[in-house]
Amino acid sequence: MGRFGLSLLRHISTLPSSISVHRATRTCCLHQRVSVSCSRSTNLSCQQRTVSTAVSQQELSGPEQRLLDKLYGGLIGGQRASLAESITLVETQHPRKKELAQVLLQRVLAYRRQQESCNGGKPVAFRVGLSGPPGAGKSSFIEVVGKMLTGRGHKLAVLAVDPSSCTTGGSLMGDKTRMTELSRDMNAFIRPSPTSGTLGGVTRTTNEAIVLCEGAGYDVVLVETVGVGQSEFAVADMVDMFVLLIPPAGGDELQGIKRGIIEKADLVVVTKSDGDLVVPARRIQAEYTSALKLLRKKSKSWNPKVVRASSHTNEGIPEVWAKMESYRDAMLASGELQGRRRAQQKVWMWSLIQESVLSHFQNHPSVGEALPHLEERVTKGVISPGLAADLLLKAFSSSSS
Ligand SMILES: Nc1nc2c(ncn2[C@@H]2O[C@H](COP(=O)(O)OP(=O)(O)OP(=O)(O)O)[C@@H](O)[C@H]2O)c(=O)[nH]1
Ligand SMILES: [Mg+2]
Repeated sequence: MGRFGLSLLRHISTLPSSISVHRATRTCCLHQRVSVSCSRSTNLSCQQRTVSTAVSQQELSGPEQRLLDKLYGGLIGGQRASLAESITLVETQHPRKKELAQVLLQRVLAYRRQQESCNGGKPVAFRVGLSGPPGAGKSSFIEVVGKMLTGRGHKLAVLAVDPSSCTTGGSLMGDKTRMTELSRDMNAFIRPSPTSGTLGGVTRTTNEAIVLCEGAGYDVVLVETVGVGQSEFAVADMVDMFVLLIPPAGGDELQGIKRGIIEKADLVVVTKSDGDLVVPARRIQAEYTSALKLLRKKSKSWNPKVVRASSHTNEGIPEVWAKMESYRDAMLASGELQGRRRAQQKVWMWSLIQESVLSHFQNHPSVGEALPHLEERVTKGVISPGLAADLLLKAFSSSSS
């Protein structure tokens, strides 16, 4: 972390007063789409309580300050271009821009806390993770559910975590071909996965992009991932509800679905339940219903359910959303949803620390020097893995201190 980064931590200062009143009369209780409208005065008093997080103004150059003010003002004003530009800023690898992204995020977090306090302490957006094997019908499902939601007055953001993009440079939803209507909808914001970086890096930026989308007034945030690698576990840990989409396919295609991920599902949707596929869809529904009964209960206020839907005929789609809403209401009422979010923040902090410490360790010159030799001795059984680890850690800590 550079000088600026350290001073970001040191300086607990205030936000410029010129920002954050853009949406003074905006409805706070976004996802419930009712009630608490923040009056200008409430907004300002909330603001005064929550502004103590951003960097000191002296740390920013004039152009940087103007850039951040422009992005923040545009973002909380709901401008899609500012949201897109802000996400690009959090995705950057450039050290200085990374620091600026953190300043922006602190401002948006302060704004979100203000919105939440206007909303009785409840989250202002509903985060849903969607996963399923390749070809399960995820994009088609998002298109129809998304259109239904924007038609009901919601603002929907769709983000992607794509493990393949980390290695191949491809990007989930890159072509948006199955979301043609949604991608033209002014109340929907679709963001493909970044096309570079490690899974850890991509998931970090997705987490941060969620915060930015919420700041921009998106009250439903869908995070899509394809069911390969570890990305679905990462997504399950960043959302309020995790939905698994399963096609009505034969055993082979379902083999790829990891057992562990079924345990993470709050809702299983058997897709393509139309025409000839209704019969296999019913069978899969019954199989998964029994399988879920055998799993350990992970929530005291919700039992995972298995439903069927078709994105082609629309059958079951409103019911799927109704189930998602009942889940959210039950989890909010019991406080579990808020608790889950708090726990997720801690998990993410530690996973970022782990990733960063590990990379620091692996890139350390003394470790790099000793590693090939020690690895060889361990694989030949000359020394124990424990001794090799001790020696490497010693090399690391003695030259780090
Ligand atoms: N019969 C039927 N076919 C569907 C339905 N939904 C999707 N499909 C078909 O299934 C195929 C895959 O659909 P996608 O929506 O692209 O699936 P996906 O899970 O996003 O696929 P990947 O992004 O490649 O992992 C397409 O040929 C769709 O037309 C449905 O409700 N009924
Ligand atoms: Mg897709």
